[in-house]
Amino acid sequence: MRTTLFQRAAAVATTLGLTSLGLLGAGAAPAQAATSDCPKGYLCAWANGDGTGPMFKTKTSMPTLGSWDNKILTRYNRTGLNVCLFDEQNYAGGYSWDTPAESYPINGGNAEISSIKIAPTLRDCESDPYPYWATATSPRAGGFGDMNGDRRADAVLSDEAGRLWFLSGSGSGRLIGSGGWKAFDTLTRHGDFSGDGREDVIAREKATGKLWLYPGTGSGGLGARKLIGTGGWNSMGRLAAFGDLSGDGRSDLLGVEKATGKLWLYPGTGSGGLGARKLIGTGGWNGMNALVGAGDMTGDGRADLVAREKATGKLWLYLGTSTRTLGARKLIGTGGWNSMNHIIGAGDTSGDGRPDLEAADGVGLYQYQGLATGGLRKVDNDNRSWWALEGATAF
Ligand SMILES: [Ca+2]
Ligand SMILES: [Ca+2]
Ligand SMILES: [Ca+2]
Ligand SMILES: [Ca+2]
Repeated sequence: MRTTLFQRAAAVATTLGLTSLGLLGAGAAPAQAATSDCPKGYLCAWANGDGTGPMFKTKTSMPTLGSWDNKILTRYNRTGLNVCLFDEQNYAGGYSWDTPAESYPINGGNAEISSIKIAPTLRDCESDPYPYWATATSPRAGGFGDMNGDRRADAVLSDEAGRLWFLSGSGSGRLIGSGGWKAFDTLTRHGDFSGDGREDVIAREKATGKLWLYPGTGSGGLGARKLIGTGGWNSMGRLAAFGDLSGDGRSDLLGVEKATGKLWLYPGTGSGGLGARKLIGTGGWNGMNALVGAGDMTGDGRADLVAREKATGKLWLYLGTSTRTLGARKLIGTGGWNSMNHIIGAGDTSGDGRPDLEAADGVGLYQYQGLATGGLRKVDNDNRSWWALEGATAF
């Protein structure tokens, strides 16, 4: 009767909405009593529909439930995490879930729960927390998008629970940040800011407006962070680490000023800092709802910028010029790009030496191969593992 999260990925919002209908009314006295008995940090459960009588509780996942097997009807999730309730032992069969946000007891359905998994994200209940990311080996060691130097383009994912994953291009992932990454409302990488030839990550701290540099270690991990912007960066909308536009061989950062829609270039200084900014776009950039430093997509040796137009869903390529500005734009996506919740410019993922784009729509990841003309060709690699990543950032 119950299904897996993947099968229901498209209907997550609807399902959660229905779940909330199961909350007990404010006047349900027995449930109120149960509430007071359930300690914070635990999942509590009862064998009847009103939350009275003997109480089961656990703070860890349980592959079997002993005498509580097929008994649980009412649950109260005080773990602060997702709780997945499986029909069979050892986390098998269909399941339903209670989210961390539910601050009331839940009941409903039949007594068919035989194992319980407590997990940071719903993906953890049935799958790897990170999605599948496999890239071809590029003929040259360009460095752009490759954090561990194996010539395969990498991706980094900040998940819904604030963990950071390094996706090496082999299909597997590695934890490189155990938590706290939700404190950043912008994460971007590309190019080397610290001056050691290894690609770095730049992060904006939401609460403070500070800008941090996390230097790449060269093996996919990140070293000790360095403050490169003491504050005020919340006045900027989108930020994109870009590659080298200023022409000094050092990576630069682009930012859109919220109040004016101007596009600014912040030149990397080679020691991890940022120099005096330079205006490269006089206005209108607030109309773009994604900026992606995609590398040199036109093959002229200059980094180019990809931007998605909010009003039309079009994708534009802004060409880096010899005068160290962005020149004429070229339409590379005629529409529909607003359905993509991740657009990743990770360098050459197809293995022909030219940078590509990858984009995910909530289930599938699609490769858009960069062509010699600067355009794109969509390739469906049938990778449907990008579900339940709505709260995540891939870059
Ligand atoms: Ca790599
Ligand atoms: Ca570096
Ligand atoms: Ca170019
Ligand atoms: Ca390519």
